[in-house]
Amino acid sequence: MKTIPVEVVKKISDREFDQFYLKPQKPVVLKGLTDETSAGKKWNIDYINHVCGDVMVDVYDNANPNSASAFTTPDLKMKFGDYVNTLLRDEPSTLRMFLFNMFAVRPALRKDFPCPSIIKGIMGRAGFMFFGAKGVNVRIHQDMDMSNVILTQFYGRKKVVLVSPNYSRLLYKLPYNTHSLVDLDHPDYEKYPGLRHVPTMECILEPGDSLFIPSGYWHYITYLESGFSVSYRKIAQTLDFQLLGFLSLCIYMPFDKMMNKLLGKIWLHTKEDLAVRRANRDLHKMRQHRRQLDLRDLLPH
Ligand SMILES: O=C(O)CCC(=O)C(=O)O
Repeated sequence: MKTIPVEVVKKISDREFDQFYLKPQKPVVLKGLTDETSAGKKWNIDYINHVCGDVMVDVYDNANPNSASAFTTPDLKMKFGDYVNTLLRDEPSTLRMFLFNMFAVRPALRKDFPCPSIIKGIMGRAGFMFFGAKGVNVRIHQDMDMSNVILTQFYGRKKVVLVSPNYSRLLYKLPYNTHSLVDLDHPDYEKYPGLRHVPTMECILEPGDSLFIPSGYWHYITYLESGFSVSYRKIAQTLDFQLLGFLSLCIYMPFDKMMNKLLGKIWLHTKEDLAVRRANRDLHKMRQHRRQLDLRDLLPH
């Protein structure tokens, strides 16, 4: 796997963002997007705790192998203030909160951090918060709706690894699902040889940084410190991704859930087999293509 850093940009106009990143679907870290907002000045963990402390929230436990999906039942329900205490304690924790719709519970927060103008659109009212303790991993996945995302970090630092959706098969994507079989921290090239050919992009988000994650990009996140961020979304640019987002949410995901219930492990193994076969097919095509290029080089010009 070859890794390159995600480009970092300091100040950018909406037009430049559109031209250089949104249209070409190129990830970028934007510095200072929150500078002119009230959130940039006053949001930290204590402030959010002060505003939302008594709200009951859904908490997911990474230690539960069936957890970590917005479509599973939460592992715990607790007051937000109690969850924050687990974050601030100097002990490892596997608890995370994701897709927390803070604006639904505290609409005044929206005024502090409205949807950034660079990705304003019909999804601009949907802002979600993500929280995690130091060491928490968010397993590699694509967002099911295939939308563009701006993920803004407010507290703590996190490492994000991105992979283009062009490499979904070589990443051993599970069919009917937006997860992959591979572990990027411990790549097993014997088991998953396709992974050698997958280029990754990497960045570390600090408070005040916003990461643009284009439609369908795979993301794998490690909380280097306890922290939180907010995401805003914009509908996918192409009809293909819009359709895929619709199918994933409305057809594939419910179908996958039903088959999991009906067949359990048999369904999981069927999907794993299919993921491996698809990756092998792509690997075979790549090797054939390379052989053709080598042969062409051998022939007299
Ligand atoms: O930062 C996180 O905890 C997860 C973010 C994420 O997966 C997303 O925005 O889709």
